[in-house]
Amino acid sequence: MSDTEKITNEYGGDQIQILEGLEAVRKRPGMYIGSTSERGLHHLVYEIVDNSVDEALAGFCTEIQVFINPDNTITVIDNGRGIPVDINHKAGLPAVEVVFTVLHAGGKFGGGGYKVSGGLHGVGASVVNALSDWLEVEVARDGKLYTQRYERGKVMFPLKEIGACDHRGTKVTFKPDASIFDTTVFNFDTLKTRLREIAFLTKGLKITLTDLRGEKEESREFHYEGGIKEFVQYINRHKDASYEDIIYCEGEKNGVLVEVAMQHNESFTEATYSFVNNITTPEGGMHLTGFKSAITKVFNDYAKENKLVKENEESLSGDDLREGLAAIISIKISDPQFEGQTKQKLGNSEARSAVESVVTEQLTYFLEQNPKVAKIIVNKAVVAQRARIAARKARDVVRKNNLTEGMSLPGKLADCSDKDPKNCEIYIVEGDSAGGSAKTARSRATQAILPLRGKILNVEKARVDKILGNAEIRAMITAFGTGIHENFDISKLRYHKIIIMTDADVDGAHIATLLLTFFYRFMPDLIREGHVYLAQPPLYKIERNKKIWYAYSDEERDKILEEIGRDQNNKLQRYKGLGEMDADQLWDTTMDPEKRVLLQVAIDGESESELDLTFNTLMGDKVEPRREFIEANAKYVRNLDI
Ligand code: 28G
Repeated sequence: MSDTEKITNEYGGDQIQILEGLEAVRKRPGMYIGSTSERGLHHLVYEIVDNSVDEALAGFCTEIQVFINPDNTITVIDNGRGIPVDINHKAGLPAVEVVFTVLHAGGKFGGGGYKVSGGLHGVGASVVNALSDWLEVEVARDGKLYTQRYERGKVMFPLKEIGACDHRGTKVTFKPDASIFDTTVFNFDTLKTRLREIAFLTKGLKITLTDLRGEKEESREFHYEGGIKEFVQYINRHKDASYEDIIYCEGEKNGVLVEVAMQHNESFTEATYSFVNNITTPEGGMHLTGFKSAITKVFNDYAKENKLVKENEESLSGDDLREGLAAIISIKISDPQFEGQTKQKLGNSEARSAVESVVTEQLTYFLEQNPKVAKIIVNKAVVAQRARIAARKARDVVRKNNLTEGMSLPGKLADCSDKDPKNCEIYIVEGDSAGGSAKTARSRATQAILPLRGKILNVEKARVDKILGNAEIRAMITAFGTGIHENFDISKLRYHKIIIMTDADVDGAHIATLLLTFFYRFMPDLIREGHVYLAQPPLYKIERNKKIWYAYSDEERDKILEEIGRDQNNKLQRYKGLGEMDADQLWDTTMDPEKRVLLQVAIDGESESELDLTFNTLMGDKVEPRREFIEANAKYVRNLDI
């Protein structure tokens, strides 16, 4: 067989394989991009952008532009070397065609550089191509411009040269296949958050995102010369930093690239985020373990050596040292192994030793050079240690109370009579007067009412012992029955719906936020399992000739007034609070399971570095959809900085 024949033969065979490969992606898209939901849709963008990021990590690309076009297609442009166009001899096709049509092409870039980034599954451009109605690539390389178009993964014409150019880079435009995705509408904020994260993780890289869909284009630019140091600054942007410096360690060991940045703030919660090849690892793993042991060891050694703690005292725990710590751990590794149920936990043990050794060495040096900062951190940990011991005692008291009192329920609670948690709901109501109306209005069998007095404690700003001493918080803990933190047991939950009912104003939203923060920090599974809801009281009552309408937004008020006619007999009342409604009105508008609107609170896992609560709409069957309002409102609550 001659060489040309061999290539031709292989070409034919591979062509079939290629089509089969992409067909497999179209048949089972979830296997390749996780899901075909809105989340999967956005992953398409990340897969394409990741190829540009790889080019940036290789040192050849400084800028990535992302456009959401008016028709919800996406264009990504980078100024890298441009995907090679010469014939790849194994496939007998131009390299660029291989990238877009061969499944797993470029999974690992051999020779020297390694492909380190990657979307959820690191499957690359061919998967995006397979799941796109059409995709066009343009390569600018060696003074020439090339293009190729694919439809549902299939090549429309051989790679063609279309002219000259004086720049280099790659441009990709694609239209996600609407027959595959639940939605093909991109969310600016979702893309914005992830692209900002990528920019933080890739220092020096400039990423722009431009939305061309609206009347006015919306554009954001992310460019951080300081990389993850600026990420830490960003996490601490609304907090008081405990010292000026951002501690930074960077190094390589056994083929693992390690980068760590951190700074303490005056809050009591830790905000440590770890990434492997630019992908967040919410469940941590070996790299996080290495970081934690280095921190604990280095600070304890330093504290002892410099006599900042007494010889015979209990050593500082990792938790003490990381109280109020904001940290980013970012590693690059060529063969990441993910473990655990959700495959989000890094298993490579070389990552542990690499992070541990880089951080130990450089943090020790930093502390020697910066004794003032070292002293601040150690003192802070000593205070945390004392609080931890006090908290342990407070917790013991809570536990004992529960035992001796046999779970005695809070006095303010008007419990329901049904004992099956599945049927039961508890309304957490702001204020005694609204609590009173709610008690009268409720359906006694299944609805319990717990009125709360005044502002609730901000758990972000108080220590555990104080939090657990707070009467409102203790009332909720006992009413729910689940316990908290490591003692949390969802099977003991006494109500499957926990409904926050506050005034429809800024104060009400603030109280709801504080409550959600408490749930999120002390019993996050309540939210994860979908047990937490927000009630939606109306904003207006419109009355005419004893007929009543309720409006849940200004738009709805106007719509109703439009429909019933603007008449001087119309009586319009704006509710300033739940307290202005009598029991019947409260039942009709906000509590009747048949008619009410509830927002279910969810944690958006998209961006683990920001606590992102989102809302699912649950409505009584008889209510006309009030989607616009819900969406506007959900956005408002979501934007609150918790
Ligand atoms: C704009 C949207 C997405 C990319 C490059 C650059 C190269 C490349 C991409 O190589 C894989 C494997 C070995 C040749 C590499 C260019 C080396 C030299 C590249 C992108 C092919 C592909 N010159 N830029 N891929 N190698 N940008 N942006 O996709 O054989 S992908």
